[in-house]
Amino acid sequence: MNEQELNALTEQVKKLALEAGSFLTNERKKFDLNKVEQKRSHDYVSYVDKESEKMIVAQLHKLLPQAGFIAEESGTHMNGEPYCWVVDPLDGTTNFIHNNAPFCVSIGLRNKTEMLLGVVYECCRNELFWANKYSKAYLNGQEINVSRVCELNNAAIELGFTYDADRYRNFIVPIINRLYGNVATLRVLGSAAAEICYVAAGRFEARIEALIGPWDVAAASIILKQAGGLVSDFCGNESDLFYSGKETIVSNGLLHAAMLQTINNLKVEE
Ligand code: LIP
Repeated sequence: MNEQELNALTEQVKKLALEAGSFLTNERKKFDLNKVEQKRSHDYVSYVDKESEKMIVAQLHKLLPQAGFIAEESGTHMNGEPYCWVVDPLDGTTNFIHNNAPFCVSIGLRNKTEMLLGVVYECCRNELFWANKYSKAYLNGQEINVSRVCELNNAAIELGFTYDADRYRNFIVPIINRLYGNVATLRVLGSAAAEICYVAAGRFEARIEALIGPWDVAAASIILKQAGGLVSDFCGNESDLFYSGKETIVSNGLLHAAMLQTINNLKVEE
């Protein structure tokens, strides 16, 4: 796919993300908490996630029939296709069901070796983040770049709290103890896709989370990288295909080494 084709596809995906976001916003106005299901303890889903995903997947298949899918609610559907969509139809589900912000639509595309495009639409602030491999990163049409903060003591840090508390607790609590009082501020916002885009926009300097899905991080990861940031696992391994979400440290690049040092010798339980 050449630059012109990818730019044209990116425009189509931006429109789709806005349409899906409009569906989320409208459903939020009449949402019934009784319609919430639990996939596992404290991991919620509703018909909104599922219906949004069905609509997004159907439209993406029309845009690029030669692509497989990794989607949060319907799973992985790949059979050797040259491209793969990585979709979270509603990132920040728990925020959504409690009428909190942020919550967003996240759509990423990769080929067999690298991320090609990422679009994240955060509904509550009407913010459309996007980038592709040939472009800079943008928020509502304005170019965005990571911050130039290079001292951890001046950094705003986001933390994610994944559902699997039993495996995660002994990893994240020591990190809170190491960071709290030694950084400008700590925040837990509940949407990995939106929060990684906030690092891309220079609002935060870094974020740590583990045990989330590729759909939570794929689209935002290319937006962050095109904004000058870094995405890696907890050993500092980057990859153009990095979207697993199993171990995710993102930063403005300047503070990546300091963030890796913060998690030094801590492990998430298998
Ligand atoms: C959420 C992530 C968030 C994480 C939550 C959940 P979902 O995704 O964006 O970072 O802390 O546990 O995984 O489930 O709302 O799509």
